[in-house]
Amino acid sequence: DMTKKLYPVTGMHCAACAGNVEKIVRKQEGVENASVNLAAATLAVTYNPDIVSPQQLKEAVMKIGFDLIIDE
Ligand code: 9UX
Repeated sequence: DMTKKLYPVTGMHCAACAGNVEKIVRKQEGVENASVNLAAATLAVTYNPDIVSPQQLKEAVMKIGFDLIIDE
């Protein structure tokens, strides 16, 4: 089953940053959708937890210079 989570994102300064975070998260296997709210500095992500973990999403986001604050 898909799960939907909301995570804080740090390091974003403009709309292009937000677009880049969305793009990298959407590229991960097991992610159905990803939507960044720049003003709120959050990522809403719908994914299959049997395929991808929050830690893997965090690592993908860190690779492009931002961070995802996960609590697990
Ligand atoms: Mo915007 Mo983000 O000009 O790394 S793309 S600041």
